[in-house]
Amino acid sequence: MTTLHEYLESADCEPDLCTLIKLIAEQAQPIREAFITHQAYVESENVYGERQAAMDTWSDELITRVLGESGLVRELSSEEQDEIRTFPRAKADYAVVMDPMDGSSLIQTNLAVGTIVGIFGGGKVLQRGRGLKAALYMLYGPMTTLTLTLGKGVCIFAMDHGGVYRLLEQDVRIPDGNLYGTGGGRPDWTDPHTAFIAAIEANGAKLRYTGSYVADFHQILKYGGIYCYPALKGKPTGKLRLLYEAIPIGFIAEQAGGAITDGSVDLLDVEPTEPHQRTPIYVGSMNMIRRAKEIFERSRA
Ligand code: AFP
Repeated sequence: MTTLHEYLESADCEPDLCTLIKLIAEQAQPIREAFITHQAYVESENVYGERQAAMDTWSDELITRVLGESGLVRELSSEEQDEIRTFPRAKADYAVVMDPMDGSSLIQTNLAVGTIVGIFGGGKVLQRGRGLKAALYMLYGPMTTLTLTLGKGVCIFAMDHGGVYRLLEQDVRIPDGNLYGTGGGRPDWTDPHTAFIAAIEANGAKLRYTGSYVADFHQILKYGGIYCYPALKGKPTGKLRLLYEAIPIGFIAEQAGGAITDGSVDLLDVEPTEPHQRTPIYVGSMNMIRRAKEIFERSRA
């Protein structure tokens, strides 16, 4: 089976970008080994006022250190850090956005969690998602998988017992599907979101939601359907973050024939104005995204 190194060499990927992707992907092993000793919460809170799990800070510090030392990253913005990090002595100008441990509140329940990363060129993190050079996520489940796009389709690798990523699937396409996951409590849903969920349920949609965006999205990537974290009553921008969660996953979704929207616009076309801005997210199969946009359009009429 093709290894990640072999795939990157054959994919005509910029050498420094290849090195950066391999460096990030390799952190899955130490991260996986750290789960058993870093299950608790730490005293600190992140910029959103959310309690930080030990693995939030541990994985953030690991990846930030490795990327800072690589000399390949000019700017890095992390969900777990208040400020954008700059590395002025970098010899390359990649800019990395990341959620180092998405779903961290689930680690002690042994549900799948993951690391989400977007890589821009041009040395700046505040860019539209459509400008990404690469997007990837490592998913720590029964397998350790790496889902990756270089902007030329989506591949899925699994790590073998020797720590080598082996190609499971390439040119991955999101099928039209009927699974849906949605955040927020039903009493807090807005009318358009309530109407959308009612419409897809009437069409046979089945609920699958773990509380781990990256895991729930991966299921949508494989089986088809939609993941939603909508605007809620009193929370018009929802919970998830544009830069660290919407943009990298949305880029992968689009490369697999799906899409990402806030119900109205394509989130890959939104210009981030500040690193921690939140956005409502609908991401998944084109059939579901079209349905969501129709219902939101009708609600604005
Ligand atoms: P944690 O990283 O704090 O576990 O939050 C996970 C998350 O950002 C995303 O991965 C989930 O889909 C969403 O929050 C779950 O939020 P709810 O607990 O409100 O459903």
